[in-house]
Amino acid sequence: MGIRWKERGLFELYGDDPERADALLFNRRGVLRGAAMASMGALLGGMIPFGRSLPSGLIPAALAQGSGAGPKILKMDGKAELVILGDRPLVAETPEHLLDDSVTPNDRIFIRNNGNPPEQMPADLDSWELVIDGEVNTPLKLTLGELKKRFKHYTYVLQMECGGNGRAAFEPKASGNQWSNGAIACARWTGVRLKDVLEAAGLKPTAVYTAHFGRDVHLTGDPSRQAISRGMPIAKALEPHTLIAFAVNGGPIPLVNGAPLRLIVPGWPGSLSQKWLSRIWIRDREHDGQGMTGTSYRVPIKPMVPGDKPDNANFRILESMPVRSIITNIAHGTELKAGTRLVGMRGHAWAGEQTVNAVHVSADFGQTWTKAKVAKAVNKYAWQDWQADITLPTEGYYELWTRATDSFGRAQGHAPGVWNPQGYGGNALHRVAVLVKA
Ligand SMILES: Nc1nc2c(c(=O)[nH]1)N[C@H]1C(S)=C(S)[C@@H](COP(=O)(O)O)O[C@H]1N2
Ligand SMILES: [Mo]
Repeated sequence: MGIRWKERGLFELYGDDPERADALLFNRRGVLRGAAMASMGALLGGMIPFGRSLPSGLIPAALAQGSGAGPKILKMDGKAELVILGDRPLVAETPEHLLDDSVTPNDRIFIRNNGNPPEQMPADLDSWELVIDGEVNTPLKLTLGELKKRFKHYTYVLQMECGGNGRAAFEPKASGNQWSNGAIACARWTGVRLKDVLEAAGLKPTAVYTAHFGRDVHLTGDPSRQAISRGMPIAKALEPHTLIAFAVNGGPIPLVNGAPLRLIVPGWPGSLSQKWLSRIWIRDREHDGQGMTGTSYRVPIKPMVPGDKPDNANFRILESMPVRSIITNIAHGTELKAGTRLVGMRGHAWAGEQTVNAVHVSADFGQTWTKAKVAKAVNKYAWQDWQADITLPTEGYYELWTRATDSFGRAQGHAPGVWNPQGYGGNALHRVAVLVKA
């Protein structure tokens, strides 16, 4: 059973004016006032044993994420109950607690459409065509059947994460779908290596960048416009884990996730992983398609003032995704049985191109941290499972926090990272509110 947050009072205060709420609740030294602690406790449904450690300016997770109308839930054949963030185009995230499996099942792969999926699918999917052209010696036009026959198949467990994952944590609000942490999937993909196909086509010395095209339909219906068309430097295209995939978890790719053929470019923004793939154009310069220019999929080189007008010259293309960890076995807002003291926590952590060196968990607003056991990735670009036990001293309201550190020593912070207008690369700590019943 979930905690039933009361919906008035502090929720509204935090919703309308978080700064005023903070000023009322915290004293000048940033410590939660006694009376505020009691009323916040009443609101959260129990006392807050570590309330004195709650940093001012940090809205309790229960208040920040728990109020208001319930989310809209996806009802689609073959898909789990994902949370809908938008319906035209369809965008739906997988709540962290549905991502508990080490390998994400097909029904739990999130959905990020920029246009509408293709209306017509060939009766025989093996007749689907893929063109490789541009800066190659021998342009190729292959059916899916030919692709499968001609090239060796590889299977890897690969992260595919939207560049905007974590965007909801940016303040001021960044534009775009307000993802929490659920724009991530780590499924077992099967396909051929893009590298092998490019080698068969023969890259010319002038080949610099890829450009991806799919058969989905632009929201305007205009056939000359791409819903999205991104690309990558040739070096990334030649990595052994960059796949042209035709199967996932041993079966067909769900239609909304790009059947029958898509790219999987692990570790980099999901927008590179073109769905309904029909063409890869090899270019002699950086691609300038839909999603490649302005502040799209770009992040500031020097930090910018949050909310300011961006200076486009200060932006670079987002490549590797940042380090992130999630708690997957306890849903946000879980009510734990009276008497619960030892809590087993588990989840996953990943870091784009890097590996995860450590995961720490905290139940006292970050005063103390417990080191989790972190498993090795099953292959490069698979996420890493972690597990930790934590002790809660009494009943009451707690937040379970997780923080991962990558192989460069970079850890997740309270804030999502460098603010940017479209909110890319946000990787704030994952916080799960729980209540131990009295
Ligand atoms: N053809 C096409 N490919 C696409 C997209 C799209 O809208 N059209 N969205 C991209 C984005 S932004 C992401 S994050 C991933 C999401 O893949 P999924 O919907 O299978 O989770 O697909 C990428 N590939
Ligand atoms: Mo995305």
